[in-house]
Amino acid sequence: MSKNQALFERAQRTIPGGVNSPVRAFRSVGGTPRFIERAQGAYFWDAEGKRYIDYIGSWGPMILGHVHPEVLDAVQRVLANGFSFGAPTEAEIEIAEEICKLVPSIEQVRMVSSGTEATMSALRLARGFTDRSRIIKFEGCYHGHADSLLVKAGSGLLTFGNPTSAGVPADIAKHTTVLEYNNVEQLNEAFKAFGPEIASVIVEPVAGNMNLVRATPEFLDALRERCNEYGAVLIFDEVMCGFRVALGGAQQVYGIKPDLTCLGKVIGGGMPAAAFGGRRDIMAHLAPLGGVYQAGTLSGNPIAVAAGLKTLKLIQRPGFYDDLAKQTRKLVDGLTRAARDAKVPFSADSIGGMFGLYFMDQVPGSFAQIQQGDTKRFNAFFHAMLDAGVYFAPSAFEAGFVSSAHDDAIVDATIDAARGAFASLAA
Ligand code: KE4
Repeated sequence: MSKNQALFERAQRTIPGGVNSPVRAFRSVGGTPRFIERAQGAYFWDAEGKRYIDYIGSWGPMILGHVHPEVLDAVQRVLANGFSFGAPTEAEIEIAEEICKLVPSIEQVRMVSSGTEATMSALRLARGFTDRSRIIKFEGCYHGHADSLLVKAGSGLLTFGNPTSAGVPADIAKHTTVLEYNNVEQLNEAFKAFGPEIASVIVEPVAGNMNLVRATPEFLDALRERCNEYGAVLIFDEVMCGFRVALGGAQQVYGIKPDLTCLGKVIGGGMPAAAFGGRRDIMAHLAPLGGVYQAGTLSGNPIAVAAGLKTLKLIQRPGFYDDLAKQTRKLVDGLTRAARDAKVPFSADSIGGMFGLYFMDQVPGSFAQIQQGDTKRFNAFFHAMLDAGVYFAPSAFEAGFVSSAHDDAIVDATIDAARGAFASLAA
């Protein structure tokens, strides 16, 4: 038995499924999860000492690569001053000012400890601000695991949403309407049917949780226009695409100003930190100013803020995103050429430092199209690459992430390994 297998068996005795987050269990790709012991730059090493090129980067946070020396130094500098105070600190003002500077639609921001907390709080704020209950989300988008967001489409447009998870009461799910991502006509129909009841629309402006799917500009424009027309709060969930697709996130790429934005991942630099923020008049409804309650023992934690703040400073290096986008595009173009040479149906897309790999001829533009992908082939490719020392997301329905530590040699090595993997698929 390998050390990873032994650790996985042992883990399952005290941790449900042996993991602290389901996707880590390799359930959709099969096989044994790799227990990671250390990481550096674009690499991490498992419990058996095997090195992998890491393309999940902790699902987005490690945009500078693992253990960036300046981020490490920033954390070490504050550690001896105290781990948590439960009282305000100057560093929290600094990171709030930095976020408001980098994301101009955010006039005020509140730090929390996870993306789930950010979206859950933003939705409660939108409901409190509008005094309405109904929310709209889109199939294929994931916003963390708050009850109102674990909902799938009901049978028809006007029916109530149905829970996607046990434990979510129907009374809560019924307030969530789930529509098709990028379907402008259906969105307009929904607003015509019950616009005055809608508190908020929440969307991943670049979707990364059904694999990478770009919103069409028309779709985001329609969201903005309908929300203006009916007084609903437009929430951009940029927990994943924020500071990932561009310095100003997807809202900078598309030129759309949401009312609230949720952030996470990169703003913690790998430590537990997330945030939600936006229009001052909406944020004024938050406790202690207003009637919408929200709180957190470790919100704005000094260690997490030190890692996040330094990360936010370093990604402002001139050319950082041009270089990151170029490197990511080099990866997806190289993989596409390798698949074509092996005559394997494959396509890929990238935006900024995130990418999608699809075992289908065309880049998908919707949740329904994503479902057409050859998952079996993805799983075989995933394991062939894992054996070759390249670690992609262990699911055909997740995006991948490149860091500034993924240099030409690392990307070229990945493409070389893929040539072998595609050849084994074509055989
Ligand atoms: P967390 O609660 O996991 O910090 O963030 C939830 C969340 C919210 N919004 C978006 C757009 C997200 O992508 C996420 C979390 N992303 C997943 C990746 N598919 C995290 C990985 C995991 O669940 O282990």
